[in-house]
Amino acid sequence: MNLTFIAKIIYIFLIVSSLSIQGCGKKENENSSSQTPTSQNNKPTLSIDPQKTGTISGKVLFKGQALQPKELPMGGNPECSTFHQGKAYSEELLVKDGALQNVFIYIKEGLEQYSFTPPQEPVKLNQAKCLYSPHVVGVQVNQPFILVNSDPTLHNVHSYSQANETWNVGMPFEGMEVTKTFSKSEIMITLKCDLHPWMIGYVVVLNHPYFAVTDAQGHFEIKNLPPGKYVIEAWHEKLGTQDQTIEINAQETKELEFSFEFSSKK
Ligand SMILES: [Cu+2]
Repeated sequence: MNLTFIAKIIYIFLIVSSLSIQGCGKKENENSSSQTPTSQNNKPTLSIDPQKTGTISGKVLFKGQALQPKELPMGGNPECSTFHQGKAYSEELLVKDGALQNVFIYIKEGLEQYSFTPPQEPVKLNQAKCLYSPHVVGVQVNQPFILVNSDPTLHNVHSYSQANETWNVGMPFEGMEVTKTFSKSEIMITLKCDLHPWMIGYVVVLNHPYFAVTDAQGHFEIKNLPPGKYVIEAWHEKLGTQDQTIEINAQETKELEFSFEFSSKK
């Protein structure tokens, strides 16, 4: 009788443990994926009709005196300077014909009623010629983020996160890859190499796919947006942030322009 009683207790304990573990798993998924039909507040999650989406297309301008790119201090590091025939320049302020490159544009507000499954396709951050490529990059929460070392020299990638776990990954071999993920949205995570102090890159983690980085002509495009009113932010590492509110209708393309000026205060 005693044995049966103990067996029952163990059985009940196992069932309760299993339920509580499943419960924890569900809670985590709700934060990061669209598998669940309701949002955290038990409000219905809106679905997106791909036939009724719009596009935001735009340009980021730089107003003011043209600035010369800073030369990077690679002199004491022949393992890096040999890639650049002696001179390499900072990517922190890239201006060409009045257009600003490497501005991160994203939907800051207006998508709260939607949830998105993270893509399985990874985002890659390459360490090439002792620079991060791309210099500014976006990734979704729980999307694979692959660090690649394309140089035949040691780099490390040190993440300076506030919301996510910080890490520091040594990458001693050419061709080495390490996959990371971010569990929370965060703007902006700085990445640095402790061996080469000029190696700085930026990662933005978002819980949606609506973001872009301006190209050399200052252009950006955000497609497949559900109709609605949005706050769009433009972020630049040295020039700060700017917000604009925009309303987009089904099958509409709206043009948007941001304009940054250089200020002596950083
Ligand atoms: Cu390095």
